[in-house]
Amino acid sequence: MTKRALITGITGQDGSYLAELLLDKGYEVFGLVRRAATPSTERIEHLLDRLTLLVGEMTDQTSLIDAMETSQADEVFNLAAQSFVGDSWTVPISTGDVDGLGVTRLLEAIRRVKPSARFYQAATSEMFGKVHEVPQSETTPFHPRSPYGVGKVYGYYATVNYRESYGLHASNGILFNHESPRRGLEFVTRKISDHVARIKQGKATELRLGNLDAKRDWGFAGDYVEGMWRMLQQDAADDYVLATGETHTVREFCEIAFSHVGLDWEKYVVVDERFVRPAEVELLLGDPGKAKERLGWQPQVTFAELVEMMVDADMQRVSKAIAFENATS
Ligand code: NAP
Ligand code: G4F
Repeated sequence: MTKRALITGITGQDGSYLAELLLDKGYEVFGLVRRAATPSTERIEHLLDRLTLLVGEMTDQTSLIDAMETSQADEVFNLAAQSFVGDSWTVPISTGDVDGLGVTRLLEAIRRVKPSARFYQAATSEMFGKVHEVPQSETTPFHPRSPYGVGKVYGYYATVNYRESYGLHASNGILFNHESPRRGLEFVTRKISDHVARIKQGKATELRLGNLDAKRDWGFAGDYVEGMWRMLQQDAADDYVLATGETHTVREFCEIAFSHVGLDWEKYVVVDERFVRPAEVELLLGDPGKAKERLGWQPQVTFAELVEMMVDADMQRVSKAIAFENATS
């Protein structure tokens, strides 16, 4: 029997990699997409003829019930979220509605339509926030530092609660930062790789950043979607940290990214208070021991490989755009 999967947030970075993985494994894949004046399907353009897209919203209970009824999904991956921490102070209420209550809405849809479906919740290392221990594992207490982190803690406990209340096969993946050439331009890694490429090719002169001392445990998104899938293949649902077990500063990311194209980062990076957050998560470092032992999961791409992969992809993209500009001017 062909397995059926429903991915919310299929148009995002992780949604696109997960859709590829599930299609390769022979799944029939359904994706929840928001109605928009301009479609946001760029990351899944190459998959569109193999996917079924369903219009829906994490704030609209009816659409989630419909998505479950239409897809009859065996596995549901909830990746939809207002995922940019920086903006969560600007839109704290809708962030809580989508990232927190939205999880309950989807769990309710599953419980009512197909309680045998397995559920993955995209939880996050942002829940650890002002960290109580280093490294952070599945047993580290939460102390979120943003409306985003607060909303995700709600979603985490909603998932645990539906597992304990109704016996749903519902798991949280507590994922540390994972990046790729498909990362949104607002996140620091992609902001850096994009600026490096534009500075190198004469299209920008500086890169304005906030806190250069922030430390993150950065991995490659393609590795992390494999971990999500493995969680739902276990007999019993549970919660798992996915991380590399290494941490690096934003400054180190800049150093490697600029030096990869032969530039000195200190000549171009300008600290700008506008990008400093009201409350910062200073240090994230994950302990992926449980995922390694129980899921056999470990990341394949190193930090330096990740930075270079992102810079190379942006160098190519910017150079194509310049060639197009020249050909059409
Ligand atoms: P992303 O690129 O920002 O993608 C977010 C997705 O959610 C997009 O498809 C977006 O649709 C959709 N979405 C947003 N609001 C929605 C709503 N109200 N209703 C329906 N869909 C909505 O995020 P990502 O990096 O792929 O991350 C995937 C998930 O993992 C998110 O839940 C994020 O919070 C979580 N997470 C990410 C990381 C990381 O480092 N990447 C780490 C831990 C956890 P549009 O295209 O229409 O905007
Ligand atoms: O790239 P960021 O915006 O990612 P952040 O806040 O760590 O959140 C990401 O990872 C989480 C997992 O831990 C996810 F749950 C979440 O959805 C998202 O994917 O910022 C990383 C760090 C921060 O400390 C920030 O203050 O970089 C620092 N930073 C310094 N200058 C900057 C900038 N971040 C951004 N976005 N832009 C800057 O100019």
